[in-house]
Amino acid sequence: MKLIIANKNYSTWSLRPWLLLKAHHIEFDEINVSLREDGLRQRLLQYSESAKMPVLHDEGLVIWDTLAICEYISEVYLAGKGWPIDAKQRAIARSITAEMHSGYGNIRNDLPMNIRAKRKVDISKEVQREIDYIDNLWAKCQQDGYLFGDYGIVDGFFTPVASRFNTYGIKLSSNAQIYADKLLTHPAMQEWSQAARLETETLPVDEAGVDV
Ligand SMILES: N[C@@H](CCC(=O)N[C@@H](CS)C(=O)NCC(=O)O)C(=O)O
Repeated sequence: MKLIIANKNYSTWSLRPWLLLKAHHIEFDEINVSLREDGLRQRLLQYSESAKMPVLHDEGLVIWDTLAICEYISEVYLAGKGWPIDAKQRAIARSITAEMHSGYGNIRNDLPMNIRAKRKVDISKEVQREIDYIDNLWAKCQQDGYLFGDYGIVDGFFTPVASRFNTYGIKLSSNAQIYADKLLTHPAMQEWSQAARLETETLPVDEAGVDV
């Protein structure tokens, strides 16, 4: 199985399926493609017609969307354990994950993931509204585990958000901060972050704010 991913310092999409695989100790080969590479589109077209990352290749199958990749890993490699076992909890976890997949446009625009940086940005009221919404969700995290107990797809989807909050020094309620810290100190995220800090390329479009 091969996962094609972009720059670790910046690529929130790449991070999510990578975390799910690593957190569950599933073997895979990683192919790294820089978003600054010359001929990027041609290179990406070798992996999928979407010319986007992440892409998962598994026994001739090509999956080119983050959520679809995570669903596939959960179904084929984790016997469904990427989601909570209880159907009602699963429906909530899926709502939260889908919302992350398609929403939070203000956070996405104003607080790009930039793992190695510590920055200050002006927080608009639209961004603050999204932060407050997420804070409320995170504060419900179970004490002895992740959002729904075991580490699952939803937690991988929220990890880039926790990283953004860390970079831009976003203040959270104490319970939400406990969950954010759990995500950032998970061994899989630690491994990703260490690799991200060793990268030297800069993507100007994702460099927001001023150093603190
Ligand atoms: N909705 C897609 C988004 C993927 C995406 O936008 N990936 C970016 C990297 S983070 C990319 O491959 N960009 C390359 C390009 O647009 O040329 C997913 O969920 O996988």
